[in-house]
Amino acid sequence: MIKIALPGPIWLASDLHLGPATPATSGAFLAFLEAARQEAAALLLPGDIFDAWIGDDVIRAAPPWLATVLTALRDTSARIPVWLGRGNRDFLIGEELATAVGAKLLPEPALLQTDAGPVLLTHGDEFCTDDAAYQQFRKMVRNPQWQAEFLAKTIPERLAMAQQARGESQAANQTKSMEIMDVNGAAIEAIFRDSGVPVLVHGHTHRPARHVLDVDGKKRERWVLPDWDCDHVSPPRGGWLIIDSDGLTFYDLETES
Ligand code: LP5
Ligand code: MN
Repeated sequence: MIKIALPGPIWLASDLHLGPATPATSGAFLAFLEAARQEAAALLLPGDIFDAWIGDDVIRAAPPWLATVLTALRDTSARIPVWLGRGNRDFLIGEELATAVGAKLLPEPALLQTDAGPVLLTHGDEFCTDDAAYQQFRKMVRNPQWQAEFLAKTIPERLAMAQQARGESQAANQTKSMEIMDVNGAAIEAIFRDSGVPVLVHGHTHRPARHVLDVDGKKRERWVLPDWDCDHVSPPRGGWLIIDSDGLTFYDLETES
């Protein structure tokens, strides 16, 4: 497992799902980045920052909403280390994007050496093992050959496929139980057992919480990052986690703005 030494306050946020239809969420993210630049020692964004990422080549002719986000990420990485992770919407982010914004790509999972001790970080979709349809999708789209074939298509072709996939996913989610779309308990126990790391942070499920578990008689903590939506819900939804010498602390967009 790849270790990343991260002394000082670390800020983490995921599941912003930024796109052309999220101006308010993008605005909240820009304000978050400004605060992180002032107060954090490092910023980690473990997946689903974008609503549907069809390949890094989109940055070569970035639409205005994306150009603004890329500039803000570059301004941030000029001040503090920025790490980008891959989610189930943006598993195609790669080195071209990372280099363009001065960021590094997070290993999956990442073992963080923090002022609060070791912390395991990952997007979290890999733990939704009861969702066979999703795991089948994940296996397909994480396959390097599939990715190469997809990225060889034109941007309009990829956009059309992404739109169809988004529609199918939203329709499928209407029929699935909430339990199926959450993490599987055994999968969580397994990562604690295999890694020996006492604290796990992930996103994806949009069920922000701190869970305290007993795994083989040892206390383990699972922290779930909130998703952001300032465009379609009221009050706006969003938040982040800060890891520092005081431990782990959630911050909510609503109370902090
Ligand atoms: O994403 P969300 O929140 O709706 O639900 C997720 C799981 N769904 C996904 C699928 C993505 O939303 C698809 C969009 C990715 C865009 C970028 C990639 C580029 C295009 C790729 C083209 C194939 O992650 C959902 C989980 C849920 O989280 C909770 O965990 O349940 O999983 C599913 O719904 C799986 C279903 O089987 C749906 C699979 C949709 C894609 C089917 C292939 C369509 C290809 C079109 C080809 C012309
Ligand atoms: Mn996700």
